[in-house]
Amino acid sequence: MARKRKRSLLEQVINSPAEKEESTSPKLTKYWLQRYNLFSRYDEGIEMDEEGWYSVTPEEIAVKQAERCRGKVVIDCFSGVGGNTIQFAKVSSSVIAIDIDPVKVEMAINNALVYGVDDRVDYVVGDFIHLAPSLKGDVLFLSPPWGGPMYNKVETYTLDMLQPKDGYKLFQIAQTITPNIIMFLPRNVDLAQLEELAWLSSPPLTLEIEENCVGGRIKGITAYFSCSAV
Ligand code: MGP
Ligand code: SAH
Repeated sequence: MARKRKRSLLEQVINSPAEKEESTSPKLTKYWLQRYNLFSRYDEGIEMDEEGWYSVTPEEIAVKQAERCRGKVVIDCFSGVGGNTIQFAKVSSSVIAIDIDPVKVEMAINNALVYGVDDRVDYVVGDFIHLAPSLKGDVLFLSPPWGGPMYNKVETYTLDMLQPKDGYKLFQIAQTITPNIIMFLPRNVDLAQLEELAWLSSPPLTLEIEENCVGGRIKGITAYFSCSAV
């Protein structure tokens, strides 16, 4: 099958490492330098936009998160350019990928095509908050906006800082669909608040916290909530 090969936004302004240093903001250069950690098949036509660069889950982490969803119906509620969606598509029974931004969904479809899993995903352009009452699935994956790359400027990241709704509200909405909820959160997130989410649920949920590293550096925290094992 002929594969679409477009140059990504950043590639269009980067022709050589020297030009890259001059023509891109340092914050995006940092992510571009990690491009093969984000997508091992980056050179095969992966597409990104600015938010995609700083938000995509590194592939090694997405593989681990997906392994917990083997054989399940997964709803990727904030799917972005598809870092998680691709890995869910490889191992789950089916994936519903939702993003409010149609450009992200276009990129996610392209990126799933690069990985040969595009036919295993149902894409929806829409607002997760509004779509929630109509969604059905075994596992809900939440990797919402953290408020941009400045999320780590506070010592402790509290759940009210999550977008588009605070973490308590997002969790409450998620629970109306399934108790099997996975959240990908900042490395400085308040762990006591996550425990609170689990204990305040009725019935209380079990919670497993995973610190996610790439190359020895912590990139984020994954919280696995479940009634029984996910
Ligand atoms: P980072 O801290 O901006 O980068 O994001 P890095 O390379 O760890 O910077 P360093 O200089 O501190 O070492 C780390 C990871 O967090 C990214 O690769 C994304 O997977 C994830 N991430 C970052 N942001 C801002 C978001 C976000 O808004 N939403 C989601 N879902 N993930 C994010
Ligand atoms: N896990 C993704 C990154 C998600 S970044 C990956 O690995 O690629 C968070 C995404 O949430 C952004 O793409 C943003 O467009 C989307 N988003 C923000 N508000 C939303 C909403 N109300 N409903 C659905 N998606 C939303």
